[in-house]
Amino acid sequence: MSRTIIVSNRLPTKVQRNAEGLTFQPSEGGLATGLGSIYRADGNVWVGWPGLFVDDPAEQAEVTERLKSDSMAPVFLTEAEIRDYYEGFSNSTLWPTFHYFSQFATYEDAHWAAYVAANQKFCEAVLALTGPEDTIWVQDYQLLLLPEMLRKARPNATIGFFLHIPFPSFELLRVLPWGNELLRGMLGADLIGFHTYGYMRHFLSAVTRMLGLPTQNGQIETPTRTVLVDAFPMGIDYERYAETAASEAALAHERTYREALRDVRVVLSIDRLDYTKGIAQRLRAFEQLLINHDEWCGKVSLLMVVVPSRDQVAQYASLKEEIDELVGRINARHGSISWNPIHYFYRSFPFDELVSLYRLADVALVTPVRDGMNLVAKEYIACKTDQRGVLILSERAGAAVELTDALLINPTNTNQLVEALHEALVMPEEEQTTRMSNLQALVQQYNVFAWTQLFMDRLAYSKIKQHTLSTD
Ligand code: GDG
Repeated sequence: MSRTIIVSNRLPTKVQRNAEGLTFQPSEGGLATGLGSIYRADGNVWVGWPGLFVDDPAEQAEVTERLKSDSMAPVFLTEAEIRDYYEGFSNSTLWPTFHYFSQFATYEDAHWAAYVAANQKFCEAVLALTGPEDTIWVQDYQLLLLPEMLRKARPNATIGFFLHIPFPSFELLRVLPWGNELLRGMLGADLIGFHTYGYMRHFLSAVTRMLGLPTQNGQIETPTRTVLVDAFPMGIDYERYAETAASEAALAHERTYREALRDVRVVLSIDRLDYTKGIAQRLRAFEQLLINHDEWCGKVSLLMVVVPSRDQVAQYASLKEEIDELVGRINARHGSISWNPIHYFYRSFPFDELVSLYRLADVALVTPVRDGMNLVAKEYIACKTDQRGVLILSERAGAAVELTDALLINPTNTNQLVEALHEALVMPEEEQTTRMSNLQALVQQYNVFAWTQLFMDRLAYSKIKQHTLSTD
């Protein structure tokens, strides 16, 4: 029987250690939801790091056993591997480079060596679980070398790869000392997926210019195989957001927030702490709104949630300081006894409270300077059950390609952002409803289940095509 194996850096379950022993908490992330029906199906499995260090063999056996009962298999990474492969090469070399922040990228041979070794470790874990004809779907930038490693060991396997972050112009890629190796690693797949056609074009051009391989109509001819490349914009579990937003619990939370924020319009901002998300630019634009359109003073507040992330990496710690400083300065300068311009939370909210924040917000301000897709924009849309509310979205988020009924802005153009904020705050209800219903129809149809299905169908097709070509 042919099986499907999903591979990602992290498993869709968080394993933690407390005084009583180990706890296993399923992740509610979009990918886990979208792929749930696949990896839980008979004989299939999801391979990845369980999120904690387990050195003791007896404990490793316990984790393996527990995960097995939910169709998962762990790859145990050591502290040194996480430091050099994950925080090092993945998050300090690839992440900044692929998001056009080359100035933040480090080029450490030791990190590269750890990245190669960790990809090899994932490869061995996958090989131990697969047969020659299985389907393997590799996820994201931490595992760019894995498709080629798997291909060498399993020439006939069906291998898919999906990149969740942008694929940059080849000008960025060739700054990396290991650009060619990374491209070759990806080309071990039969199908390579990106969120947008723009990322796909960048990849094809990098392959032609850096590896000298011919490409045509989303196909790459390697000396031995044909690789298909396509765009698959990822969606969300729309009904889960819409249903939670309509629930009594969400309404109750919203009433509580509304009570505290009486008489002010709410602009919402939600991100993981990251320099790609444009958080500081957003704060400056909000301050500029209060200066250029001072009629909004006392009448609008920015509710800003920043979820702690990667605080071991230097740029993240200094970004956190910059945000703290900006919020403090803006509140001190513009606030009054009865009005706080910015309500700032440096933590994450439980799911139903997050949904209530989406419900509450008159405007969602999603202004990353680079973002593979951005699911927050889609979640906001799904939660506006009364079809009121305006999405302001950066044209540099992958989501902007689909969400053309949002107010699209260039996140570094402060004046444009200020005017978009003003326009959103005065937008007539009828226009809000028209835009929101168009956005909802789109996000509802192209949900995460459709995304999974499209990718898997195309992957199966790529294999048939490969077979036809090799027997021609
Ligand atoms: C990568 C790419 C691409 C946020 N705050 C809270 C919370 N969240 C959840 C949101 C959303 C998720 O985190 C963030 O997803 P994004 O898509 O915005 O960004 P990344 O995490 O950077 O993800 C990105 C994505 O992969 C998928 O391919 O879109 O471009 O960078 O789901 O809801 N969740 C809860 N409380 C919070 O306070 N519960």
